Amino acid sequence: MTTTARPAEEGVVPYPPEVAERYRAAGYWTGQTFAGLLDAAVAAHGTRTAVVGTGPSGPQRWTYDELDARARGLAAGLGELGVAPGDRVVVWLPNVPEYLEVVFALFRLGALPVFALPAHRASEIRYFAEHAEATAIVTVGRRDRFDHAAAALEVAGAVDAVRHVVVAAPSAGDVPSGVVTLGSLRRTPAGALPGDDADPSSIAFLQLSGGTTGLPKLIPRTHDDYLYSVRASAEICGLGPDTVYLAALPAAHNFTMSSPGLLGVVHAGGTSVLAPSPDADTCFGLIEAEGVTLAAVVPPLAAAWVQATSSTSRDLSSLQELQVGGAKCAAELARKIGPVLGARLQQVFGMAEGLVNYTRADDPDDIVVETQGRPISPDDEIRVVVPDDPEERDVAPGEVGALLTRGPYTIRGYYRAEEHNATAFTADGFYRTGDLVRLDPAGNIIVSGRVKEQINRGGEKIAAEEVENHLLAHPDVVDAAIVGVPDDFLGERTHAYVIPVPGREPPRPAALRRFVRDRGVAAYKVPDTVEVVDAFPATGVGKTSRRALRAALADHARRPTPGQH
Ligand code: OOB
Repeated sequence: MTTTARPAEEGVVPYPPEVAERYRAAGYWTGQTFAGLLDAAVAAHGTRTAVVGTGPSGPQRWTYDELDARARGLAAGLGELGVAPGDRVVVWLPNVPEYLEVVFALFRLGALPVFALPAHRASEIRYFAEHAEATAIVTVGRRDRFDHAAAALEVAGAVDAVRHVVVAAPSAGDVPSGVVTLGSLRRTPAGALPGDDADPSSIAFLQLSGGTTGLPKLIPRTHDDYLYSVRASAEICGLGPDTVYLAALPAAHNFTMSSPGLLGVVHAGGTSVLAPSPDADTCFGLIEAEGVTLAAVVPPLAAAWVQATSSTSRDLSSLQELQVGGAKCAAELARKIGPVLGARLQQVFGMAEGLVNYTRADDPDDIVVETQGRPISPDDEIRVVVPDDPEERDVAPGEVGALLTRGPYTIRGYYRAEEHNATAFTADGFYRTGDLVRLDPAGNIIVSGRVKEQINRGGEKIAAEEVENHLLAHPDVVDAAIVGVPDDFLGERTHAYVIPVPGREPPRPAALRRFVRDRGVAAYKVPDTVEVVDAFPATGVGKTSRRALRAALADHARRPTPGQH
């Protein structure tokens, strides 16, 4: 039985009214909505190219007028299908032009995208759909040897709220029965749409968090707060109508979406080029063909691109700036980027929960190479506190501590997560980022580690507990702990310690990795190495604290010859 879904705002921690008033008075929150963002781009830059890429139906190149007509037409079709204002819709799309069409259609309709990554699989999609009570899933058909449409149908079968699976596919013949093709929903755009007068202080979409617990968290972002970060990012990064931005990382990630990303480009009236794959071959080809001026990558990708320049025949001279973020960029790599790629480096330290820091174009080289930049807003409040101090006292200036933040585009709570919010946020509304940082005298942030139970695998975030839970579902496993170990290419990778059920044939590492993968989780979460042990190696800590155990095991794993398979 389908029960009536709760409204979108239920489970959202609002900004305190006096704080909201302050952000409005300061001019950060302007009352702009996502529909209004596209309206402004259409009015100022209608005939300029908005988006270039290759979708399921082949190469596409749309102006702002065309993107808007598509979004309006699709909004009408989705509305006819039964997607209503306030509905949550899981957007599970790779880097195809249709991504922007779908997202703006949902905004025009007043429905809320729930952003999933292309790497996600049925278990994650199901959780997002359940948690957000999504009424629809929008995805592609078969891609990268995986049938997204079939997986989405499986989720729809399991989650009451989900009534529609919409698939971007060339024709109905290419998709399983039971799904609706995007093409069949395109109408001739006519008249006003509900999203055109959305409340700017309402939630516009749900973004995905890297996660530190067994279940990922959803991040509710308002039109007001998010669009402030988009406009301010576009300004800091000097975007204009001549910007050609290459989306190499997944479009739905916060970095690609808004730092300044695809939305910053819409604000500036520039062009977004969606790369079907982040590899150097593909991206260098697009940089040359489209005259890309700006691209955003994670450190391992920056390293791969740096390496690939020596053998490429592509002309990369249009590339003015390369943004690197999502994980710490080693100074040695940072130093190579300018000279080798002929583009200026910008470090970006951000989080889907809000706060984003940039090095600035006029910063001296050592700041750009050695720091992760400083916040977008003069009203981003930064506190660096003594780790594990129950009173969270500030460290002495320049010392390393845990980063807390509050500001005009940082959330006050995760979506429908009251219990978790009680620890993830301070009583006065600071978000506990879980990052260890120090500040230089000018306020630039240097990330030096973390206190959170998360592994940053080349920018892809993995919650230790989530993967442990998958391993614990194996009938022959009694306990498991996931730790991060240093990796030359990724920065860190995952190592699993697994204790088998005594007296039974211990499962083999390869079988355990397959087991996790077959549970339908993103491939990047499958442990890189698995070590089956009788007991957790002696670490001097009891099992009372998972955090202490993981920290001690991480130390153990970092020692030479940890017996990997
Ligand atoms: C970005 O967002 P998320 O939500 O995937 O991950 C946030 C976390 C941060 O708390 C930090 O632990 C890590 O990723 N991180 C960095 C970093 N950028 C992110 N750690 C060290 N150096 C950096 N430059 O990753 C994200 C969101 C918007 C823009 C850029 C990245």
